[in-house]
Amino acid sequence: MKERLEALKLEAIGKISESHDLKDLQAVKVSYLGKKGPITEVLKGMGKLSAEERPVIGAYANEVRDSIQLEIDKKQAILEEAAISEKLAKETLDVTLPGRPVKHGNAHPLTSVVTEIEDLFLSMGFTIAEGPEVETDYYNFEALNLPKNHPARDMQDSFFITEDILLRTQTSPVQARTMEKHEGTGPVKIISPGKVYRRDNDDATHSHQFMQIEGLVVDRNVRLSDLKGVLETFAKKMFGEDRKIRLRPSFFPFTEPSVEMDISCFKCSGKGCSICKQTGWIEILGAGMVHPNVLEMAGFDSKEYTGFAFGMGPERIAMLKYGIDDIRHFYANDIRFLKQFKNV
Ligand code: 2U9
Repeated sequence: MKERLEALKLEAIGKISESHDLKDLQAVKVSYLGKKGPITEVLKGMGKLSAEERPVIGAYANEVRDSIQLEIDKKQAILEEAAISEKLAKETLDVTLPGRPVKHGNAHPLTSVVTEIEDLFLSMGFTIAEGPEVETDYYNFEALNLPKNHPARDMQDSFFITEDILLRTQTSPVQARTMEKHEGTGPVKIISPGKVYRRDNDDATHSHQFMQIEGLVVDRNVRLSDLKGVLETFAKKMFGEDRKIRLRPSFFPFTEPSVEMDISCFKCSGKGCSICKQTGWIEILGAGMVHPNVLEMAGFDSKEYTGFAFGMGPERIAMLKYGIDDIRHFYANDIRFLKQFKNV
């Protein structure tokens, strides 16, 4: 029986040293030291031994069991350490590797152009005024010399919410409201950027929602030459210092006289090309001297005060500046279009 135990011990130690992972080792432990294992079997058969042999074999069996257990413990410590080392090796963190690049968005081209125009007028002493997009008929039309049934209202087909409330068709009501707040005392020097709405069928050059930037200056002794100076500065800063401007007579109900401003073509410098339709000039904005009726309605004495106003469409400015051929690109949110304006 002693030989049998000796053989089991050697066999077990061999299996232990062959174990490559904790699972193997556990299997060896169960097979040798478990309840159904050979050592238990040997101990069970001790009843058949003589009284002298029994304590000797019993002690030896325990010794064999303890030495197998000791070998298992040693091997377990080795395998556990190896598992930790393997895990650490696998999870090595190289802190010198460059970080993953964070994707940067960029401003919408329309936002860039509006900001550029705002900065330009801020540098000339204007402030920025804002107002509601849902307006009353009074501020959107009447205060701007467009009484009910005036034919010029037809130029601005509108989204009415009630008989008297509509989505503003221009940012001019902001100017009318601002003038009112000044209670007849100048100076007023503002620009009003914002969204406007007109009932229109969308195509490459029309949109039912678009942006406007209007400007208004009201003070004593404000003249058309002041308007010309401000607009020429704007044109040069926006489209190049060698731009020339020209003013053509026009009509707006809220200004008298009214003009439209062209700039000399920045592409062909006046020779004639597809951008300026062979004329050498590009229409940029409308403007004029504030109509006396508009000044009076907003509480200013038109004998004492005069003013000039202008209005432009940032979409048109951006389309010209960046060669964009369809106004709908601004609103489609196609990332392939928007990404092209990373550095503007
Ligand atoms: C007040 C008095 C006068 C604003 C003006 C224009 C001329 C003009 C359009 C050009 C293209 C806007 O983007 S567009 O559709 N605007 O031509 N706007 S004068 O005149 C005002 C505004 C407010 C109280």
